[in-house]
Amino acid sequence: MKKILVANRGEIALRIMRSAREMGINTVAVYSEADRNALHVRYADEAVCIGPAASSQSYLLGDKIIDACKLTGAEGVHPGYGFLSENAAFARQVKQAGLVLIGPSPEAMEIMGNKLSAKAAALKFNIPMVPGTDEAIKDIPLAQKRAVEIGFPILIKAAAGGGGKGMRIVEKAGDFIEQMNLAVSEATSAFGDGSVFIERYVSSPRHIEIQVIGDSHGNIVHLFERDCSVQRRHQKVVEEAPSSVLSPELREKMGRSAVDAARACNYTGAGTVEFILDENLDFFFLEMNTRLQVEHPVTEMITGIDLVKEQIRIARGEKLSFTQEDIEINGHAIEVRVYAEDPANNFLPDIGTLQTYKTPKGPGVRVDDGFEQGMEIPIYYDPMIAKLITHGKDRREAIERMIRAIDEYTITGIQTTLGFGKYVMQHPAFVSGDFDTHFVSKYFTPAALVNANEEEAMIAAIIAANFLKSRSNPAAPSNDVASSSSWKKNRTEY
Ligand code: MV4
Repeated sequence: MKKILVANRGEIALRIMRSAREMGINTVAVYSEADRNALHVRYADEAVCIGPAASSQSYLLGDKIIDACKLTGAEGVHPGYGFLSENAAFARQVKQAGLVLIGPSPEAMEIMGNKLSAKAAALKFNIPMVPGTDEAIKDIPLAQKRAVEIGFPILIKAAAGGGGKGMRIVEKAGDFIEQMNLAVSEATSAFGDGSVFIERYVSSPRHIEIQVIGDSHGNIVHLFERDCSVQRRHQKVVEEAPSSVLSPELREKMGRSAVDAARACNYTGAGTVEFILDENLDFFFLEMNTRLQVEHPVTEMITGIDLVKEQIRIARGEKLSFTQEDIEINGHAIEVRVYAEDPANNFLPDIGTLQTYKTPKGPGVRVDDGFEQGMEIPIYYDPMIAKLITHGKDRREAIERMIRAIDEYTITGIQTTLGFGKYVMQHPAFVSGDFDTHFVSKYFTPAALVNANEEEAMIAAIIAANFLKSRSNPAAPSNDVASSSSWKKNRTEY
């Protein structure tokens, strides 16, 4: 493969092109009319406009992407995440056009694209499942009996759903039939498939996902876990690796289950197996994501493996260049997603121009972004503007670096979630590692952010007063609030 086309935009398109370039592979960008001046277009060796701004008229059009491959002579397509990345029909279309998809087979996408077929495949390998039904519910009163056996609360899930879409909690037997009818009609209108099933509701889980990678020669390994428990309405906010709750034994057990899940669909390429972990540290398979994930950098930072390069090598038919025993965890990595959203205003998406845009630098800091100062954030796509990733020798250093990096990151012109990220990093529950998927709803209110800002202003005032005092009286003891904190913009200049 000498030339690949990246069927995506923003930070992930750049991320993929960088690895391709290091491998001596030429890159082709595709772009919508809204992305004419985007960085991924400028970075690529060639670029092809594929339509108007709306993704339904550009980034989601498989035909246009295949035409762009033919036009430029690209031999492979990397779909990134979102858009066409988990679309089995597109994967098949790519193959039929004589091109190579840098990703799994259409068959693996199909099996894992439906939660019931994914569970059926995983069941053959004795992967732990939440107690529930393993087929679509046809007889609601019968399902109600099963729900009583399982015990309430139970969760209704749409087989075609994903990432939390189409889920309903049922608290008691009396609500079951009504909730089932609602779930079925919701699933029918949202996914064109009314298949639903039930599971025991695990009320306060950790979200642990395992990175796996497999080649076309039957080798599959795992690259440890990511803990993505800090989420807001199924949108991940902070991810880290390793998880602070896994013992080496549990890590190995979950890793083996993840490899088995991948084996269950003859998986090739990079994929992620999602689990929930309950209070007793029992884990259960949820689903498998058949793409490179947004949060893949934390795995790269702790393993030293470039996942995109590995994906490309696998797509070229090469064997994995490492075995399970070769892979080790080195230190700790955290990712904070920077969204163009206002945390003080219910995370309302914010649009506008990046009047100031200065990224943090220095030891252990990585920024994966797709914007420059002066650029406008388009309204048509995902509001994520960057991923800020830090790596340290341990979790504490990764957190300290994250706080320092957030303080260095300067963005004006739009509201972002950076301050919210700092709030998480400083929260005792996060610092101690004692949190679950309810972290945000449990601990975050816009007032918390305002308080943090007020506290910053207060400390700045104390320092300023001290500074003036010490200048007028050099012998006066200085209050060391400043040295014990990393507050932004309260520096003392001499
Ligand atoms: C669950 C669950 C509790 N019990 N299944 C949410 C995303 C989708 N992948 C599955 N999800 C869940 N499935 C059972 N049986 C709780 C969630 C869940 C969740 C999972 C991971 C991360 C964040 C979450 C937030 C709410 C609910």
